[in-house]
Amino acid sequence: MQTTAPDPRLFITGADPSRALDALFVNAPLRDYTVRPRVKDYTLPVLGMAYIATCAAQAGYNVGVLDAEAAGLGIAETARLVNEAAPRWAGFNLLAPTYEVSATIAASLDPAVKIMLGGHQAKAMPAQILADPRMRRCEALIVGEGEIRVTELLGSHERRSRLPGVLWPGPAAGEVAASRQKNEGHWLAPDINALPFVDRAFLARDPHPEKGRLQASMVGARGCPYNCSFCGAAVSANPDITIRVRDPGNILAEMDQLRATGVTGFRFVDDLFLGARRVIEQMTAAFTAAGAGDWARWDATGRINVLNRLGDGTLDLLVASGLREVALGIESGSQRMLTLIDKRITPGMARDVVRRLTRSGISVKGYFIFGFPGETTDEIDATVTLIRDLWDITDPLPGAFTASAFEYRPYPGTPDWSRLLAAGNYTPAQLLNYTAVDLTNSGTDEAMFWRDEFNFSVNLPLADAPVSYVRASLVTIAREQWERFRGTTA
Ligand code: B12
Ligand code: SF4
Repeated sequence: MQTTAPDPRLFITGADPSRALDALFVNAPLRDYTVRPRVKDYTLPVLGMAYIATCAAQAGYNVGVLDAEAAGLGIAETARLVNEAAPRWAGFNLLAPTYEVSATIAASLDPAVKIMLGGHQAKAMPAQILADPRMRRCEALIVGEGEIRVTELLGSHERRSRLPGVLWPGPAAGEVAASRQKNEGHWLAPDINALPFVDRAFLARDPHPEKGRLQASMVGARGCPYNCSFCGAAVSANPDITIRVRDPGNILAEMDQLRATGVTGFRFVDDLFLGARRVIEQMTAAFTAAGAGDWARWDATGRINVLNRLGDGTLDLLVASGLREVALGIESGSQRMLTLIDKRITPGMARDVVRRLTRSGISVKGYFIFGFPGETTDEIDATVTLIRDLWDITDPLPGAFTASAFEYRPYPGTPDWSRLLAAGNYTPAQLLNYTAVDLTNSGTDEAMFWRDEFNFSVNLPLADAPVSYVRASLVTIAREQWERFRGTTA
């Protein structure tokens, strides 16, 4: 139990403490870490809010970021830090599982602090959020990419009625007011080659040491063209997004700038970076021409069906350009599940791609989901078998294979969300009731530490297999991986 009162300046990144704060962007914790502390001390940086902060700072505003998830803060503690910082605006990045915590914090803020909302959950359920009494003081809910519109709003909140995709509570309870401004591309989809590079002063732990290098996280693309039924990044859940990839030259310029500060490792965090053959070929050619492989090592997300179509020559070029690890959504070992979630891959394709990548020296991180709606125990077993096969296949090869497995949970706006509601068995409130699940045995089982903050659930029997079976399978995989790698994946 944490008892000391931390100094706000220790947690607020990027702001000038000698000036009044125009905006503080708050990433809520996934759970109240004063109740059960975080067991892991690193999480990826909040690049979306850092992009917004960078643009606002460039326009002359004094802004900061409070990443309460990364700092492992409690709910009351986060609200207190915001109140002490007394910003003109507090901006929340709402994700479905952090909505409740964000709303609790927002409701505890001093009335003088204006509230601004954004992120995936804001886009998925704007009317419900604006009707929530805890969000009554919201002055602007911004749908989609925030850089340009947030900066405009900081100038004057009256501008909200002239900005597209901005909503706020109407005069009567439950009413939503919206700007009538039509979208012109640049508001919702800023030119990603013209945006400033992220100012790392807004990120508490980026760059950070990883795999023997100083590593920075990067965004290479926005949006994903696929429609995997469970995914918050699915194209049908994000109609506001114009899918686009940064020019390789623009990415290399940011990498070079970071290199000057000692960074030689890069992680592209976006949904799907190596998602099209054309993008892969362009990036590889530019990285190779710039000699990036001589000094940089980078990790990225990719897609099995796309990588499956690449020849071994292209894989060799990717290695030569510095590619070290690819994160792949494999999700399931059951073909029925893969078809149902519209993954457009087969278990055989996953085996082939993982074998070929690791044979070329590229490591693979596979993402898996246990407990899809309707999933049987046999289908969960098929996923466990696939993961074990992939460990065995890759054991003698130069690249490593690791598995990250999650319990299934529904997200509003996704194809699954519509299916689950249409089935009529559960209400939206039940499907949104995310609660943390402790698989660490109250913080004593080290094998279960490394994904702890991602163990949460809506505790509904969505799968055909019992919830206990879903969790036992997650634990089995985590333990076996822990044993195989003797903790090196933690
Ligand atoms: C990297 C990442 C993380 C990182 C950093 C998260 C963060 N808070 O930024 C970590 C590992 C910590 C993380 C954790 C979680 N994540 Co995550 N994450 C991602 C990922 C892969 C990329 C995010 C990113 O950097 N994108 C690039 C930037 C430029 O875009 P952005 O973050 O969306 O930000 C833009 C807009 O959303 C908006 N915006 C963002 N914040 C704000 C704030 C205000 C005030 C305004 C106005 C606008 C605004 O403007 C930004 C700039 O254009 C996305 C996938 C995706 N498509 O977004 C999933 C994703 C956002 N994560 C998701 C989820 C569910 C989570 C978790 C709840 C747990 C989980 N993974 O299961 C936790 C939440 C913990 C937390 N409080 O941070 C879901 C959200 C689904 C949903 N409907 O809510 C996504 C979409 C993954 C998915 N495919 O389903 N995640
Ligand atoms: S799982 Fe990956 S490929 Fe599928 S929609 Fe999400 S980001 Fe795109």
